[in-house]
Amino acid sequence: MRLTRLSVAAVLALPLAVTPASAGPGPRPQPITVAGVLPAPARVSPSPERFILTPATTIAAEPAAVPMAEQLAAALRPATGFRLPVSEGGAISLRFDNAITGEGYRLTVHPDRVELRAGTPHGLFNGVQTLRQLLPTAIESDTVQQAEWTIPGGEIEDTPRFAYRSAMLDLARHFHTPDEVKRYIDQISRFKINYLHLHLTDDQGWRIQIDSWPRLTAVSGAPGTGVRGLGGGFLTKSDYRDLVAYAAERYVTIVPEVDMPGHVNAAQVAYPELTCDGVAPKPRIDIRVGYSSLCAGKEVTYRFAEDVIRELAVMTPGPYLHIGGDEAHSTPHADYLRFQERVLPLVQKYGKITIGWQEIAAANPGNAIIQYWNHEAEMPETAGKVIMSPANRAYLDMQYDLLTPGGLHWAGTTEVDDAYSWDPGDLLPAVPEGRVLGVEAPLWSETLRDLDDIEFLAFPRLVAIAEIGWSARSDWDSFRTRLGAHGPRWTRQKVRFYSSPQIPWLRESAAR
Ligand code: IFG
Repeated sequence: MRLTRLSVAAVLALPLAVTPASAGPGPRPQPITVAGVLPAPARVSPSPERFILTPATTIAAEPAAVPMAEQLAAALRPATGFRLPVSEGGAISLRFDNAITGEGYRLTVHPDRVELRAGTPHGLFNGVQTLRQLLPTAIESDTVQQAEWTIPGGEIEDTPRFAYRSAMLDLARHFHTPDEVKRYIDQISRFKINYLHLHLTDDQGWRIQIDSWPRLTAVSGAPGTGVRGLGGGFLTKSDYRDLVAYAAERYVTIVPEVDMPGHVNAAQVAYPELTCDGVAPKPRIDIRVGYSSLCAGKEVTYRFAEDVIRELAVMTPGPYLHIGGDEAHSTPHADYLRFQERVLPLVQKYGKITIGWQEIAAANPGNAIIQYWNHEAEMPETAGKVIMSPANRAYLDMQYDLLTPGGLHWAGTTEVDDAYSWDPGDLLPAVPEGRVLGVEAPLWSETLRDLDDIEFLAFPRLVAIAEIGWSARSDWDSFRTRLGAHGPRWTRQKVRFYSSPQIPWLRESAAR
């Protein structure tokens, strides 16, 4: 068990919370109904009827819906052992309905048929994730199970509140392999998260191949780079393109981040000319921040920034490029403004929309999207859209409590209810709901080593952020009941989630 940087005082100060016996796990989860889906759908009307999948069941899909029908069949075949052919006719039907817009869908379950309708393939995908949750937990097995494959009756009409619902994974402090990232994409897409922000560069490591600056990965993506020297590695361009394609099949768009002008020690180790004095700094394996800065007065800085942005834009089909901008404590403010004035336009030059951490708001960022993160700092006035990821609510690297193995607690500890009980629409008085593009749950990797560590910190709190971003209203009691009932699914999928004492039955299903 990896001890965190826990001070003895902190342990002694721990409130000896003893859960009273009466606060047992609450009522045993009931079989799921259409009201049990995560995130909570916009409108549900349960019916006592149900549909039962049998070996004779077929799936009907119009031509443009066939790929999604095949995705659904592929998800259901392993546990049922049924052929589930996709053909012209079928009790389960996926069709388009142009009265439904964007990511919306309508799912209707009758005793003799299941109808999934959407306006776009993405809407069908969202409906399929909902349908998978309505089947018994055994559907998550990858081997044939004997079960009655029931789908509860009723109707769901669903559409998201916010357009941008994102997870962020920091590959710089600790490099996570493409396979680990794909597993994370599998899990986040089940909860209709539609963006994955990859933090690809920082002081400890550079994790994305840039042809015009090859030493960035050759030196700062080498084994032995990363926090504690344990997080070495990098994404080649083909690794990156493969991840982009994998994510796109699950309607997750990759948002790459190169962090500048701060958080650049790794780049300067590889290319000392990127410092003002031309002296290469030492590689860093600690977790301090704010000590590095590009040199705003040198032309090579802007050639570097443009080359990196250009190559990143070319390999990124998605609309967004994140250029960081946070914690530039070693960049004089005037230099910061000068840097951003020359670099912000480069993102548009290469056809992308800029996202930057909230500090860029002070640099006249135009239509750049501001990512709000630091609840301890002011948020400069801007006119642009805002992504809400307040560190004391949405940072998944915050410990659940002071005993959590891994994670940090500079923004405080965050239990599931802390991650759930806030509203992006009224978090910042100066940012009305109309300017909120959406939400993001960053997972910084200073204390992570592998997928287990990612899953333990991400689940279940990521589902809270997914619901905050998707559902029109939040209801803590309803959420934690639905979340508790989801526990056995994660157990079947071998997801190493944290069995929060706040969520009834989550602990029991982990034990099972
Ligand atoms: N803040 C830093 C991150 C990371 C984080 C860990 C931002 C935007 C603390 N910047 O969050 O690099 O170190 O919780």
